[in-house]
Amino acid sequence: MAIQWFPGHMNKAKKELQERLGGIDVVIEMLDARLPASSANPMIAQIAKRKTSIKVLNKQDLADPAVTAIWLNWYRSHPGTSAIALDASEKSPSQRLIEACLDAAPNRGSVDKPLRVVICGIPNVGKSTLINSISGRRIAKTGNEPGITKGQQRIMLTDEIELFDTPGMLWPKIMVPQGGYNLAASGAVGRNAMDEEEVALELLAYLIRYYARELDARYNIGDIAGMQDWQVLEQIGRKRGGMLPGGRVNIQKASEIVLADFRSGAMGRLSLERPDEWKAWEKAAKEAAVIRLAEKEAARLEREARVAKAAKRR
Ligand SMILES: Nc1nc2c(ncn2[C@@H]2O[C@H](COP(=O)(O)OP(=O)(O)OP(=O)(O)O)[C@@H](O)[C@H]2O)c(=O)[nH]1
Ligand SMILES: [Mg+2]
Repeated sequence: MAIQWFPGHMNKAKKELQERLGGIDVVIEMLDARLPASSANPMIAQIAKRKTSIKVLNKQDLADPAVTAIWLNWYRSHPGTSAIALDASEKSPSQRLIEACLDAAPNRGSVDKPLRVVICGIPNVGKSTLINSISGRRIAKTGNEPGITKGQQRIMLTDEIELFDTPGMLWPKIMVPQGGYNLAASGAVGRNAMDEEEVALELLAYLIRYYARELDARYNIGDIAGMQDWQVLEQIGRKRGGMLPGGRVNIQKASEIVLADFRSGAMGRLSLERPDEWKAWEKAAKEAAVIRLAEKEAARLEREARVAKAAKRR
């Protein structure tokens, strides 16, 4: 089943962002460094397309550094796009970020022309944490679950820089299935909107391919090569998740362990996508959408023909 999560407060947040953008100089779009493409909100891209934007690949402390470097090069190879990688442990992210904002809007940033910046992105990616870190105060509420910030919040950073925190937003239809699973694995999706076992299996299938060593180091599985995702999940359950009566593995518990370990970085620094891979997933999703549309149209024509035939007979 595809992942979709667009609760009411996000629709409201979308409208508020649209209204706010008129007076904004720079949009900081916060992406998850482990899944930069999956975490890029096409709805934000659409409503902010005429604005100068800076991509911040956050939580880089959890992502595979070599893959983050590939993504940064990839973004920077697109004209007019600036991208930096960050994480909450960085002592003074403000300096780097403010420099990037001032570079992006060189005619702003004075008392009579303050620089107005909005930070937006998916839920739970670390927007409010960054705002607190930049301001040196705990102004914005943060928390380890999606949907903490519910409304926009304005923070005067200095007399010259005004910053807006916004609620995390997903979008009404996630077209690329792998993107939905990656968002869910990262912790951006509400618990009620996903099946943990399904998300854990998708995550394991990817990790088996790229990070077998890390999986083995964490769960002591042995030779993972040739093992299926469900076999690895069962092994993890056997070793860590407890057993159900009758000797069965508690798969739900095993799935929760895998997701919690991924989110906290307990398996090491892992990334869930590479640029070329993302392109292929996106292409396949577009093709699937075209096929679905053609099937729908064929069914409609068939229905019409049947109705016409029945009418003729009468
Ligand atoms: N490892 C790691 N964790 C981070 C980082 N930044 C934030 N977090 C954690 O991620 C969780 C979410 O942080 P928030 O700042 O509340 O995220 P948000 O984007 O404001 O979330 P919403 O308000 O729900 O949209 C918290 O548990 C933070 O401690 C980071 O760079 N690295
Ligand atoms: Mg927040």
